[in-house]
Amino acid sequence: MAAGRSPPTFLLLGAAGGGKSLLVGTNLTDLRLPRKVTVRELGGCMGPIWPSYYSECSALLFVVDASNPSQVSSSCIQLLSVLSAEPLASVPVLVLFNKIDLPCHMSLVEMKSLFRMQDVLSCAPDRSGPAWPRPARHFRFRLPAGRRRFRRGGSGMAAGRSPPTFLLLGAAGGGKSLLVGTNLTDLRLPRKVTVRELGGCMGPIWPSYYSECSALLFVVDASNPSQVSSSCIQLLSVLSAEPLASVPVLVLFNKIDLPCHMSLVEMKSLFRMQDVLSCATQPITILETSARDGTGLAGVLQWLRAALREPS
Ligand SMILES: Nc1nc2c(ncn2[C@@H]2O[C@H](COP(=O)(O)OP(=O)(O)OP(=O)(O)O)[C@@H](O)[C@H]2O)c(=O)[nH]1
Ligand SMILES: [Mg+2]
Repeated sequence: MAAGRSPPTFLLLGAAGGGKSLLVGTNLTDLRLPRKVTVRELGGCMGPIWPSYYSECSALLFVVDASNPSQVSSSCIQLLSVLSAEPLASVPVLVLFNKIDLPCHMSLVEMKSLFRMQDVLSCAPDRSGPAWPRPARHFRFRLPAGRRRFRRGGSGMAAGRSPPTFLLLGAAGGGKSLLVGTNLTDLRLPRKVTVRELGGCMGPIWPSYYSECSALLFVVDASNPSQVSSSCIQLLSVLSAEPLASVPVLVLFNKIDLPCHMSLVEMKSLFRMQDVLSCATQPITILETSARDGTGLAGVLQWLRAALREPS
């Protein structure tokens, strides 16, 4: 919290799949703090480089999946390791036991026990500084009723009570979280829609979400030539999945605000877009975007509205 001109940074850490992106995308950006604050999510798979962000950290939010007993003990070890980092010695810490909307989630008592919370509290340095007289150490997080998203069973656009789900996929670092966090949740579509981002490092489990997918957004980093060809292969593999055979697809060449980004012509060529289009069974649209400055997002909105209208 040292005085400085840039806003204080709160780090949002935790194992992959705990719900950090969803938290950032749906809730934390809606905070009305008197002071501006940057909440920076670092993906679970980025664990090895978390420490390089510690020096700029004013407060720590650590997310634990309360519906996944097999991950709790490794999360505890991970938190202990984070807490032992010298730059974080006096920052306040908020541990979030997330996903308590799932029927299988563990109770607070079970979680505290499995997480060895007493041990964590007793070995963590005292974090109650003058600016943070009574830091909340842990509480259970529940999405507001209107924002619960993990509804299963409604298949896509098919008539059902849960809103259609649009999947947002692409390699790690392409800009999905920035898109969701800053823009897509502000959509004013006539119909409610869930845009679900699945992190690049969650690739192996993407297919388990395909059956509920009504439309697909696939983000490619247009500033990273070394990732384009693996992204192309990844997209071809996604497009070949049977449950996605007829969903509309929007490919976003993102980060076009960066001076080093490739032009649309270069990207289409490097991405072998002609081959992709000719072997795909889906209608594919391509747009250029910048999740950073908002370029192209009007086109994304237009596409989303059209996709919502289309029966699948
Ligand atoms: N300049 C610029 N940076 C961007 C843009 N989109 C995302 N970034 C940055 O790229 C980095 C990765 O963005 P994320 O949104 O976390 O990427 P992601 O696709 O969610 O990555 P995973 O969740 O790991 O799969 C972050 O530092 C973003 O701020 C963009 O359009 N322009
Ligand atoms: Mg992300």
